[in-house]
Amino acid sequence: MSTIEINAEPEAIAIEIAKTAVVMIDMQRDFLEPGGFGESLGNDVSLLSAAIEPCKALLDAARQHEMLVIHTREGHLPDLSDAHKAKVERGDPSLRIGQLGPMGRILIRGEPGQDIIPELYPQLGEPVIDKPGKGAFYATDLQSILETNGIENLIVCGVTTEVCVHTTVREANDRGYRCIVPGDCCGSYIPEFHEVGLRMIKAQSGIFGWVTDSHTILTAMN
Ligand code: C5J
Repeated sequence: MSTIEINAEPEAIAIEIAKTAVVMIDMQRDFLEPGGFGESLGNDVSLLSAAIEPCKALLDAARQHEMLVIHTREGHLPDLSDAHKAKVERGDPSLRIGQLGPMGRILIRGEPGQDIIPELYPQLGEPVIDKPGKGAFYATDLQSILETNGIENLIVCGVTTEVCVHTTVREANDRGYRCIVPGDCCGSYIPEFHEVGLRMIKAQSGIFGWVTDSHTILTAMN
C-alpha cells in the first residue's frame, strides 16, 4: 500500500494512494466555453482555461496509479423538477437555466453544454455524478461511492474555486474527508475570489483542508 507525502499548506500531508480519490468538479462546457451558463451570467469564461492542462496532467497520473477518479456535472432534469425556483429565477430571463443557448438548453442534463469538456472527458468506469446543487454531496450518491471504495482523502479540482469547489470541500470536510486542493487545477471568473478561496481553505491550521499545486502532487506520486 503506497503512502506519499505531499508538500502543502498549512503543512505537508501523508496520504495512502489507495484511499484517495481525485474529484473533478464541473469541468463542463457550460462553465468553460462561450455560450453556456457561465457566460450567461456575464462572466469571461476564458479565465477558467488555465486549469485544464494541470487537471489533465493530474488525471493522467491518477489513472496510471489506478486511483478512483470521480467527475461531477452541475445540471438539472429537463422538466426542472430538481431545480429550485430561487435558483432558476436569477439572471437575464432569456439566458436562465433551461433556456435554449448555442450549446443546447442551459445547464440541463443530456445537453451538449452540460457535458464535460473533451480534454478532461471521463473514461469508461469513472463515476460521473450529476448534481443539482453547488456541493457534490447534496442529492447525489457521492458519499456511498466514497464509502464503497474505502476513500478517506480527496484531491479536489475544478471550477469554480469559490462556488462548487468550495462548497464540496466544506461538505467533505464535515464528513471527515481530508481535502487537498491543487490551486492551479481550479479556477474562478473572479481571480480575487480564487485566491481568497484557496486562502480560506488552508487558514487556521487548514480549517477546510490543504492547498498545494499539481506539480507538487505529481512529484510526490512519481
Ligand atoms: C457555479 C460552479 N459557479 N460549478 N457553478 O455556478 O461553480
